[in-house]
Amino acid sequence: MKLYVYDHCPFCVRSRMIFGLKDVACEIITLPNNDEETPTRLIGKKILPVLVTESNEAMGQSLDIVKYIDETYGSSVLEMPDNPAIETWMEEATKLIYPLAIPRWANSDFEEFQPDAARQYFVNKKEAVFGPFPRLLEQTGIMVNEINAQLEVLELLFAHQERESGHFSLTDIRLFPLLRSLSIVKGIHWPPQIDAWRREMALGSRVNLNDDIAM
Ligand SMILES: N[C@@H](CCC(=O)N[C@@H](CS)C(=O)NCC(=O)O)C(=O)O
Repeated sequence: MKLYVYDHCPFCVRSRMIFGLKDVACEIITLPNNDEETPTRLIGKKILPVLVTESNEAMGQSLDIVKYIDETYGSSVLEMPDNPAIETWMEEATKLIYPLAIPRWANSDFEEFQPDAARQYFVNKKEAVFGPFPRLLEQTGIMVNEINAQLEVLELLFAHQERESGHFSLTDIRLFPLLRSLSIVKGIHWPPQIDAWRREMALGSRVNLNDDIAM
């Protein structure tokens, strides 16, 4: 199997996670961000992740890929129910996490931003939606304070949740990529339970955090 991804992409992280959690072999291929031809040939539009299955079928949509791998290989690991409170938390947190992460991704060494035209493609596309990156970066202090406050709320939600090792929910599959996106931001105060969880998930899913390149 082949999974086409961008390293920064939280939807791609969702798909990458299930291969690690289930120990299913897959070749992970990072495409240049300006490669429109490959995804369009595979699924008819320029969007990743894309999985090419063992029967050579191309599949888009991160959660479809996650469910397909969970159901097709070995016994399911996604048998825990969604956590509605954490789902609601994510809706609000996303509004801070993306504007913080996107200009930092654009300055990172992620493979999808080579050559330089690929980086420029990303910058042009995202600035058209989020506004000029220098303006986003100016708001770092305010946004970091706000997300640090929201992480304290998430920590309380974590305290009310029962967890069993080796058992996961789709909420986990949505949450880890968001926290991983935030890990490229300097100055985040990770509350202890969230910090332990994101590190454990990084190991179990074999998707690295970005603390080492935080900026
Ligand atoms: N609903 C899709 C969303 C995937 C998505 O938005 N992917 C982004 C990257 S994070 C993408 O490929 N956008 C087109 C582009 O970057 O040019 C999924 O869950 O797979």
